[in-house]
Amino acid sequence: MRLIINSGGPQAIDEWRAQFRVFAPELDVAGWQEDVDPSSVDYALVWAPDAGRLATFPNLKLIISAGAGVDHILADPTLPRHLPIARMVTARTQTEMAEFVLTSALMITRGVKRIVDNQSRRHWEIFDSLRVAADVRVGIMGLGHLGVASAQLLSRVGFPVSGWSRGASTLPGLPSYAGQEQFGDFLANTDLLVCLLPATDSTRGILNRDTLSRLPKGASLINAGRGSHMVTQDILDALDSGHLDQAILDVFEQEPLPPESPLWSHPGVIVTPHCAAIPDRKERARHTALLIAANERGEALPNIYDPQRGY
Ligand code: NDP
Ligand code: OXD
Repeated sequence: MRLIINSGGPQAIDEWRAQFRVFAPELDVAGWQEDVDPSSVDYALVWAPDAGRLATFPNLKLIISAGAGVDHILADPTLPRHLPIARMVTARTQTEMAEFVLTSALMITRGVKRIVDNQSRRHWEIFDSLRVAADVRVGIMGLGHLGVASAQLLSRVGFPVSGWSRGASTLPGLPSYAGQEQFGDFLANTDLLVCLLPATDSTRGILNRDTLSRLPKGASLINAGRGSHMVTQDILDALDSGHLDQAILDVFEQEPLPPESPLWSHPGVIVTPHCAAIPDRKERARHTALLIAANERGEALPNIYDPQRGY
């Protein structure tokens, strides 16, 4: 059985092979650049495969995304649409994301960016009043695997948390809002907006002027969903007008974020390099091996992309 891998580049293939020797020694692991017989490929573990290549594997059974999102795979216009795509969501992905959101929320709450900027100017500034977690109502857009894990961790630390999703959600202790009808109420009760939505047609550009204007003045933003969620100029305008206080942004329409982007130097913005949740190769190989084994047994797989929903 052959698995072809397009994740981490040619320099990562030795490590992938070493990991799969542990978790699935029966697999023949090939690098994306290697010249393999296309008909020998059963499985593909990919992040952003070059367009057209997946369609050349006539016996492919399953596409496994190297990440939780599948937008980089769907971007291929010749993608074999009949094949299932498994999203890489592991317990480790959830922990990493939850800790990223918690860290970011605490940094925003305590104004850490301003303190660090002051230090670079040797400027001693005492803030008038300090906020603690209980003072900051966090609203999470997207109550999926990552949104819920983040909500639970934030709640444990004392942040009042609510969530917003497409359908109604009934998680104990987590007030939630659903759909466009309740979006305005959700935003009006949010001091720190966290975006953990998937990239779909209906979430494109959702972090725009109108959305931001419905937050209370002085609210802040964390985006660890996708760059396509942001209308960057609208975020910059909201920061410049003071309506938005701070933003921590992990994902961008163009990655790496180009050096000329005004986000790099804006005093209200922290840029992180799409690093919120990246499980290591050991974790991803372990998860991939479980998926392949389950698929070979004919079992239903978890977290399969649903083309009807778009995520
Ligand atoms: P899930 O599919 O588990 O959850 C998605 C959530 O978004 C669901 O609650 C869903 O609603 C909600 N949703 C989808 N469309 C809409 C909409 N139009 N309006 C309102 N709510 C909507 O996804 P995950 O939690 O696993 O992952 C979320 C995203 O996080 C990924 O797609 C990826 O883009 C991003 N990500 C970023 C990483 C990083 O390092 N920055 C790492 C990993 C993922 P419902 O519950 O009703 O279905
Ligand atoms: C993912 C990501 O989708 O890293 O896993 O963004």
